[in-house]
Amino acid sequence: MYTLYWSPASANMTPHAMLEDIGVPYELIKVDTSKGEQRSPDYLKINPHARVPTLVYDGGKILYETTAIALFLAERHREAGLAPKTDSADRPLFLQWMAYLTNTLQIALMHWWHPEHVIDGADRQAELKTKAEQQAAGMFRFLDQHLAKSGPYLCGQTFYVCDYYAVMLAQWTEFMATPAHANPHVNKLIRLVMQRPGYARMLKAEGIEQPV
Ligand SMILES: N[C@@H](CCC(=O)N[C@@H](CS)C(=O)NCC(=O)O)C(=O)O
Repeated sequence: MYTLYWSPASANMTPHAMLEDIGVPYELIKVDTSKGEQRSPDYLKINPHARVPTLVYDGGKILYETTAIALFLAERHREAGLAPKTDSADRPLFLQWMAYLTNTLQIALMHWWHPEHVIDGADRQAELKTKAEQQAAGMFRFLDQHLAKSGPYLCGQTFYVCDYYAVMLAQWTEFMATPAHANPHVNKLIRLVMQRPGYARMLKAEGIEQPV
């Protein structure tokens, strides 16, 4: 039994869709970040960084960081085929994309959504948002070029959880001047991922009525 602490349309989208795909029993506990619930004393005991998602497994063990949760679930439930096996030719590229998405693209998006985490002052925050938006748009253009050559999935012909991660990050660009889905090959990846029943069930459960 797993417990996933989540907030609508947040980084939990990836592990949430994975739990649907895997088909194991799990419960969801909502921590609404728009209401600041991630800073409640009870949640801070579970995740001292005041972020979602957090996964609780094996009767009380705690894991946070989306990539760690995603790799943990994929490796624990290999039969779901959400990650290439360690000796697969796709494995190095898969690891590259997981790291790139979480360490590089997600950071640019977080700077756009939460400039106040990085810098004080409305003017400087606005400058940071502008820069972050340019960076994120450039990174999605780069992913688009990669997908044009080597898609339709990030690792080629096979879907892995890095594709959930990329589509989740694309969702976060919906209010930007150049949303990720404006890139044709990223758009194709989004459409492919949307067809996956687990992803669709996650969107419904999180109340995301207008996915990108
Ligand atoms: N590196 C963390 C970042 C998680 C993160 O920043 N989550 C956001 C929601 S997408 C959050 O909890 N924000 C709350 C806040 O900024 O106070 C991960 O990937 O799990």
